[in-house]
Amino acid sequence: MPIFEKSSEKAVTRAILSEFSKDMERFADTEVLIVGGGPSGLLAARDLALKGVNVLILEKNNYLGGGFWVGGFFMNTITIRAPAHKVLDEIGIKYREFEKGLYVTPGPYACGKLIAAACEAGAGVLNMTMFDDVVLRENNRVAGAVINWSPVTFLPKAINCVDPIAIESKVVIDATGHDASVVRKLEDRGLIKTPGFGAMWIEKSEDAVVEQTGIAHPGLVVIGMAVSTTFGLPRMGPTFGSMLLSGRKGAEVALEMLKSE
Ligand code: 48H
Repeated sequence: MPIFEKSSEKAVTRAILSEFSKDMERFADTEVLIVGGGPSGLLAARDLALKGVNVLILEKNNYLGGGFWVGGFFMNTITIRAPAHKVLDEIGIKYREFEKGLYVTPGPYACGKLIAAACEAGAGVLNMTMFDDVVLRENNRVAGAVINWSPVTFLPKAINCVDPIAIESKVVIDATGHDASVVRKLEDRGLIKTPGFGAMWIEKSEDAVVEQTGIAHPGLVVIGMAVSTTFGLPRMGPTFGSMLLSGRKGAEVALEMLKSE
C-alpha cells in the first residue's frame, strides 16, 4: 500500500502555477506595498494585515527576515531595549532580561516567529523579487513599484534584457534597511536628497529612528534602518527595538494615509 495519495507531476505544476497567478492578480493592485522583509517591514506588514489591509511584502532574497536572523558579528543573540520587548510579548516570542531594560532572545527563533506572525496575519509575500524603480503619478506621488526577478538583475548585461513589470499601490513603504532603495531611487531622479546614515550612537539613534519614521515623499513612508539613511541619523548597531517600533509607527502612518484618500 503506498503511503501518499495518488498525484502526478502535471498536477503539482498546475497547483503551483494557478496559486501563483491568483496571488499575482491580488498583488498587482495592493493597498500597501512594503519593500523589504526585515524586522521593520515584517512588523508593519503584520500590523496592517491585522487591520484588514491588503498588504504585500516585496523581498529580493528567497528568505524573509533581513538582519533579524543574527544579533551581530555572526552571533545569534538578538538584543531589544524596553519598551520594544512588549512587541515580543504580543507575538509570543520568549526572551530573558540581560540587565534592566535590555532583553535577549535567539535570532533564528525570534525571526521565525516574526515571519510566521506576518504571514498568519495575512500579509502577502513576493520573494526573490527586486524593487527596481518607482511608479510616479501627478506631482511625483509614489504610486507603486517596478519589479523584476532578483536573478534577472544579477545576470550579465548582455543576457538580461527582460523587461520588468509594475505593481500599483496606494502607499509604498521603504523598509530596505541601510540601502533605502526606494528613497535612493527618488534621489537618482532628483526628487529627494539623502545624507546617508551616521556613525554609531545607540542612545541617540533608536529614539531618533522612531521619531522620524513617517512620510519621506508623497505616497512613500520610510521605516527601520532606511530612516537613518534617509535623514542622516546615527546607526544603532545590533539592537532591534527601534526597528520594531518604527515598523509599528510606519503601519499607523500608512493607515492614516489610506483613510485620508
Ligand atoms: C527588494 C530589498 C531591496 C530591494 C533591500 O536590513 P533589514 O533587516 O532592514 P530593517 O530596517 O528592517 O532592519 C535593520 C536591521 O536589520 C539592521 O541591520 C540594523 C538595526 N542595523 C544597525 C546598524 O548600525 O547597522 O532588511 C531589509 C530587507 C532585506 O531583507 C533585504 O534583502 C531587502 O530589505 N531589500 N528587497 N528589493 N531593492 N533592498
